[in-house]
Amino acid sequence: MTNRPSADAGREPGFSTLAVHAGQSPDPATGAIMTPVYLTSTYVQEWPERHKGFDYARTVHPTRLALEKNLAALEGAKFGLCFSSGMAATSTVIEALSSGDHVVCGNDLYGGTYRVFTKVFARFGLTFSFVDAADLKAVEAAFTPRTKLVWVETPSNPLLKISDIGALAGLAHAKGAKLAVDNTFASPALQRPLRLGADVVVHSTTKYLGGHSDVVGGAILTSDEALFKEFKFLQNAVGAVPGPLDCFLVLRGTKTLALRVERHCANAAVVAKHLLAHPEVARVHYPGLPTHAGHALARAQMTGFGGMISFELKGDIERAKRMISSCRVFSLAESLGGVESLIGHPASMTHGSIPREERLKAGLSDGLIRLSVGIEDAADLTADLDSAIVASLKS
Ligand code: P1T
Repeated sequence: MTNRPSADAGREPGFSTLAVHAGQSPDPATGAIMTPVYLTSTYVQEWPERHKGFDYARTVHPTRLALEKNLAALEGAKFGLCFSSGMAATSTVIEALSSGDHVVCGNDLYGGTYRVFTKVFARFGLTFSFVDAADLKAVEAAFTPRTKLVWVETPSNPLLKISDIGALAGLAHAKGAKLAVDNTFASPALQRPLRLGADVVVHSTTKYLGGHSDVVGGAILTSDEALFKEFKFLQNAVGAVPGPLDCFLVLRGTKTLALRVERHCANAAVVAKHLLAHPEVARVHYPGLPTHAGHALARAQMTGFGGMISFELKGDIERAKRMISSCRVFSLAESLGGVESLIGHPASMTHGSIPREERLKAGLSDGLIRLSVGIEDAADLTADLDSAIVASLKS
């Protein structure tokens, strides 16, 4: 964990202890308790190839290394690699494939992930099938002899679908493929996919890990050494690395991850129940509700249901737009996982790059509203939604 002696060296530290300490030691030069933001692009060598383990900052960087170790510890991974965005981390996993390879993907994914798969990597001869990842038979039927990877989000963005990580891993492995899970919505505070059998975890650290909407970043975590070596090679070869200040901000974020996520979950449970009982609400998607199709599975593979909710109002899309523009505590914005509550319209915002027919086929309706429930007082959040719903009735 750190270089400091531990009272009981054999004991496995808990999640919150790892979050505060893993990957970090007091600065050897000064004893500074916080990992310094090393603003350097290169390091002085005594002799060619004789140095302190650091040669060039795209290849290796001390602030980034601390974050990589911290995130690896939180996901229970042997290896961690950080990137300049969640999309850069996602792209690196796909860059490890070759032309002709096939990927089976969940059909409810962040719009940017769908876009990079279908509009960028498809150009290089990779093929992607999008199926309901909660339906194991559909996933199995999508395999081809060229399938090398299964890619899912669980809970998924924005419909909060839950897929069975252990079963998907079993299926992928039986067919010689790997399973990658984008764990951005759950965060390792609620779900550790590697322990359930996944081979690779991807994060947009922009979200719960950073936690304060002040940084964009991404990460890959794995315990598979061969995969790690390939991703590490790509991190250096392609070069989509985060800057040192960004790494510092995410490191600061993870220290409070467990606390924040607890509050996100508690507030989201209140908001989801409130919406479910609201006469103007047609449908609520939240894995913590017993009415959710993936509730039992979420209970089994997660330790909490998270801070993300999506729902549909009665009435048309214009009413939905009036409602989301009338909130005062929820801000109308893309992104999620920060301390402040956000509200969004996936069809025109985060998932605008998915063709309408594809969206509708996957169940993402034109009027769907997405909430990232923050850590404010729950009563202020429900009151804000109520008054925005009232305001949306007046056209
Ligand atoms: O924005 P970036 O750090 O590049 O992360 C991309 C990404 C990857 N995976 C998931 C599940 C995501 O939700 C995202 C980014 N999502 C949003 C910006 C959003 O509002 O949904």
